[in-house]
Amino acid sequence: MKKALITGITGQDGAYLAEFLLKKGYEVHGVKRRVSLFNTARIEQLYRDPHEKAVNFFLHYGDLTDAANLIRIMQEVQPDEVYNLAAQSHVKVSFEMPEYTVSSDAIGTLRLLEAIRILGLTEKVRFYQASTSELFGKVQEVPQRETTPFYPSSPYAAAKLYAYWITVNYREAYNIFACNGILFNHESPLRGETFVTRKITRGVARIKLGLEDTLYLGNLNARRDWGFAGDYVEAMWLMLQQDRPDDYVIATGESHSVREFVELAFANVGIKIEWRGAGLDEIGVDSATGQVLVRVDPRYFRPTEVDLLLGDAAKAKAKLGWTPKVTFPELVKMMVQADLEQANRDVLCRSHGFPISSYAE
Ligand code: NDP
Ligand code: GDR
Repeated sequence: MKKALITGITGQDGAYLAEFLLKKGYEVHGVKRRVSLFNTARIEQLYRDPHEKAVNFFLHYGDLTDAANLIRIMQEVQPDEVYNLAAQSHVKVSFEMPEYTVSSDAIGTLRLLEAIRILGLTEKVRFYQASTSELFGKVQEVPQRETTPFYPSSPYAAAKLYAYWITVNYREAYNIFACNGILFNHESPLRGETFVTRKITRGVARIKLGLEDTLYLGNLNARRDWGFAGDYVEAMWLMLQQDRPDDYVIATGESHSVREFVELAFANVGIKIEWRGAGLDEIGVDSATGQVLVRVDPRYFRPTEVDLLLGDAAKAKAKLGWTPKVTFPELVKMMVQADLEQANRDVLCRSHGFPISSYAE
């Protein structure tokens, strides 16, 4: 039985990847952070009571900012494959916490690679690094592919740039089977609530069910290549099953604006959005009732923005046989439906006098 170690297992991708690997028969180990509330909601269904026999899913307390801890976990688990998904992954937050972002996203990757080297596991372990389309940043070429020059435009992207190159360097210097997956945005019902897609689908569901009135957003014109996270974790695994390590762009090859995402999400609940005004005064209005449903709030603007991401995953298709399965309209529909279910539960709770969270960020 192969053993996989996943950092960031409690995140969106960690949850999909853990499920995928368990189905493939792997023994899966995950690194979770100590926090004051449970942070395992996304992997609840995978959890087995550790007192049961034949458990193949294990969680270890750890943090990418703690080298000794990573070495101990790596020594205990002796994994065949390591998937480094842990990161302070929010681009806007990275402007507020640049040093922490570097410590976890850049130096954290180095700490893991060093753990592999120190423990003499360079020949045994295959290493996946969660690289990102944010590396392309300020537009140099469209579509973006493996050979497109990088121009990171946030502390997050600059930290991930270091992680990208240290992964390449350890592959070349120590012969580690190490790969960078340069993944474009991928979303799902498990997406964190503060990323724009989930913020929109959650807002749309809550507005539809009367829990909220208005959705406040930043730059409506940014364009992203949005795919489905479930499809993308398969590409991570495929990279580590090849004869030779390499770096791959994973994308759908379609780009849509935040504005289009908003329109489609509202269309899924039967609301047609009409845009009025411009700039900071632009509003999205329910064309049937005239009610203002979307407003622009500059606090969601970034000091430097990435305007356009559109990926070319031709190499992944040719070498890994990977193509995305879920289309953009299917993705939006899937996310809106999941958030409608959640909002319905909130409506039910509220009608029985239980408090519900109204936090929106
Ligand atoms: P999430 O933000 O959903 O998950 C991040 C995970 O990392 C969580 O499990 C989080 O723990 C954990 N984490 C954060 N900081 C640390 C730390 N210092 N030590 C240990 N664990 C930590 O991200 P995604 O699942 O969306 O993304 C996975 C990876 O892929 C990230 O590295 C991200 O930067 C990268 N990426 C994501 C893309 C996307 O579109 N989703 C595209 C390209 C790259 P906790 O649950 O406790 O917060
Ligand atoms: P991104 O994702 O920065 O691409 O990083 P996010 O969903 O945060 O932003 C996408 C675009 O939407 C614009 N936007 C808003 N974004 C947020 N979060 N909130 C808003 O209210 C809002 N309004 C408009 C943003 O300005 C941006 O242009 C994600 C993360 O998962 C990274 O970890 C990953 O590396 C990249 O995708 C690929």
